[in-house]
Amino acid sequence: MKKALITGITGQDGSYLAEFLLNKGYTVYGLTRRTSTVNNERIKQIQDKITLVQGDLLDQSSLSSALTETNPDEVYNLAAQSFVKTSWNQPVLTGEFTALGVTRMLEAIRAFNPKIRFYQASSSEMFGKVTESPQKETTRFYPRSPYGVAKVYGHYITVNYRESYNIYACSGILFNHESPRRGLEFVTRKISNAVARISLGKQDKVELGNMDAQRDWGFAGDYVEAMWLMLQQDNSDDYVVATGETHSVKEFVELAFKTVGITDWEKHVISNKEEYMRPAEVDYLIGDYSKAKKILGWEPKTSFPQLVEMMVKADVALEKEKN
Ligand code: NAP
Ligand code: G4F
Repeated sequence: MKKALITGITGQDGSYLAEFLLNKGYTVYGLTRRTSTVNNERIKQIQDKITLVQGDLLDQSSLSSALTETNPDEVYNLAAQSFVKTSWNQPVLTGEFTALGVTRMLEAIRAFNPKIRFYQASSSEMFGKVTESPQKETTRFYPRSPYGVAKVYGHYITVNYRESYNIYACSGILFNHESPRRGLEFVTRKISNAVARISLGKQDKVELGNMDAQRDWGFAGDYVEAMWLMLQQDNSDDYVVATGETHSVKEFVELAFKTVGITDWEKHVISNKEEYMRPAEVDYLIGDYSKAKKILGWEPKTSFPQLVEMMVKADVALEKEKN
């Protein structure tokens, strides 16, 4: 039975990955940082099947202790300050978590057991102001946010530890992936939540920023399988994980309102709100996942309309429960 340690287990991807690995028969450990109130909402359904260990990507010795305590075969480094907009308010902290945190974990692995297989959560945000479309593993990085810059560091330090120390280290360059467990500050969940509330008469309008931005949106539940597959190969490598389709924020909004039967959606939406605009925007992302398909045999299963419908329906159910 294999053992896996997941950093960021309380986040969207961590919760789906933990479920996926439990189904594969893994013993699952999750690294969680100390919080004043318990923050295990996304993993409450599996809490008796996993073991949580305390640690923080800012604290080297806590990472070493987590490895000693759990002795994992695989480490999935999903923890990060993951909200792009916040990275302009907290650029240094974002660099500490999202960039240097990767080196801290790799150093802990190198010292404890360099045979541990390592997955790094890299991001399509690294392509930023894209230099070619669709974006693939060889596309030049041009990050547009402190978060994107930090992820480029995390990506290259992963490649470097593979090349320097022969550690089996993979970087998954994942395009945006969403789910009903997505944080409320990200645009998809903000929309699905607002649409649900508007349909139930609890809210009248939603304020958004740039509705022309285009993203390659997939379902998080599909993407965690690709993470696992990367660690099951003969050789470690880097892979783009995407759907190969791109859609605008506006399209997401239209489809979300359509799900609840609202066609005159414009009267419920205020766009270009200054507080949701970014100092530098990523206008267009679309991924080419042909390498993952060829080598890992991975393909996305959930379509864009299915994703939007899943998120809106989950939020309608959640909002009804609150009544
Ligand atoms: P998320 O929901 O924001 O989860 C982030 C996780 O990191 C949370 O569990 C958080 O813990 C933890 N964390 C943050 N700082 C930490 C620290 N200093 N020490 C220990 N844990 C810390 O993010 P996600 O959407 O699941 O994304 C997972 C990873 O994939 C992230 O690295 C993200 O940057 C990357 N990524 C995401 C996407 C996407 O579209 N979702 C695309 C590409 C890459 P708390 O619960 O305590 O806050
Ligand atoms: O949902 P978002 O905040 O996601 P973003 O910036 O693409 O980042 C996500 O995907 C990355 C992968 O490329 C991850 F690495 C990262 O961790 C995160 O998961 O914004 C998407 C787009 C942006 O162009 C933003 O300007 O939506 C636009 N947008 C328009 N109105 C808005 C809003 N974004 C947010 N969060 N809130 C709005 O009101």
